[in-house]
Amino acid sequence: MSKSNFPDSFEKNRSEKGISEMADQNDPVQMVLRHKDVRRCAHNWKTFQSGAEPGRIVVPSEVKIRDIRQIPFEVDPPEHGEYRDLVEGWFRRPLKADYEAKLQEQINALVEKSINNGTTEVVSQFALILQSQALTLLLNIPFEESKVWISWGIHVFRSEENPLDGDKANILYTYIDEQIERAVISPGDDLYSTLLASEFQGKKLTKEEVKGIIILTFAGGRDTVINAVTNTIAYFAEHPNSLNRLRDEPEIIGKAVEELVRYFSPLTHMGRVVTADTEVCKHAIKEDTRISLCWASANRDANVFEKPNEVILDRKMNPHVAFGFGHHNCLGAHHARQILKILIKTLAAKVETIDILNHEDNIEEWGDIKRKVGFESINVNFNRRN
Ligand code: EMZ
Repeated sequence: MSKSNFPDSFEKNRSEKGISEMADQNDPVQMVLRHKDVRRCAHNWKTFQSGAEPGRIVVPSEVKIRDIRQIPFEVDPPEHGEYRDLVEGWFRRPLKADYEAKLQEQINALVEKSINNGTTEVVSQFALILQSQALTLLLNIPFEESKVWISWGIHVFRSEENPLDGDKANILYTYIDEQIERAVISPGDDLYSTLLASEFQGKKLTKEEVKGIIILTFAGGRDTVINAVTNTIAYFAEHPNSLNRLRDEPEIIGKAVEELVRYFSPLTHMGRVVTADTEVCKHAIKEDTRISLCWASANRDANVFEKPNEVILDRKMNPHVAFGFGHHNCLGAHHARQILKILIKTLAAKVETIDILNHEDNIEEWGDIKRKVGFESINVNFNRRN
């Protein structure tokens, strides 16, 4: 019973110092670890800015492989809010009944296929496929297109050989340029066309702006969703009673999703660039350096969460920050929550137990700190419920 255990790697630094420092391409990062500091810094967008040089708030920095600004992610208020208003409605579509029904259909088919296939490698044969197929709904384009994205693998900017792979990034950029041109020539009811027809401050969005929004849609929800899905399956493999409980008490599935997302925290942290000398948690922080808001650490802060290292499926108070906090909270959160909710319902309905055959952990390194964020691979058998 340890494969789905995700230890809290930040506990010592969080309680002793509240901050942890890491190197990154000559642009070090002070990771902010306590829940209250993370929320305070997230609020203070003037001092801790997102609208810096494109790629700089990501850790590891993507400055060397990207000069296009991701929108609204790398824009601060007030423009941030204006962009956000443009796209918010579109990203709330996952809450609609017809969207939910299509997602249910996709997940049903994938779970059925996995049960029938016997052994399934969850990362590449389940989670990546689910994420890519579901993305066709988010973009509102034909299902077949998911095959192209599946061929790109887990991360759009990272390959096995290179954590910042410019060639790989170029595949995505070229693809998006082509898709934008296609939508210019023959507009439809997909996200590209909708954005091309939208106005920002009285002017049509430029292709560059559209590209910035689409890159975010592809990159932001990829490895995060894949990890969340994979980890959820590993968790239920080791906690069959939890799956039984959710079958009997479907009304707590919403809470369970929040709790699993808190516990896994698929996005460890997100950076900000400091605009003036300041202090965080009594540490001096210099202008034009970087901090990161460590969601994963904040989500295990014992000052906020009782028994933070336990999964309590119906946890009552759960002010987790796994989807970020403040203005920049995750645009794709509705979509991600729907995926997990429907996945859990479907597993509960169709699967009795899940056996893990073997696995390899995905361990991130942030300076001295190592953190398990998911799996490189995990082979399972889904056993059908009769
Ligand atoms: C950026 C980021 C957004 C970044 C919410 O996170 O996700 C990362 O996976 C990407 O590499 O470019 O989109």
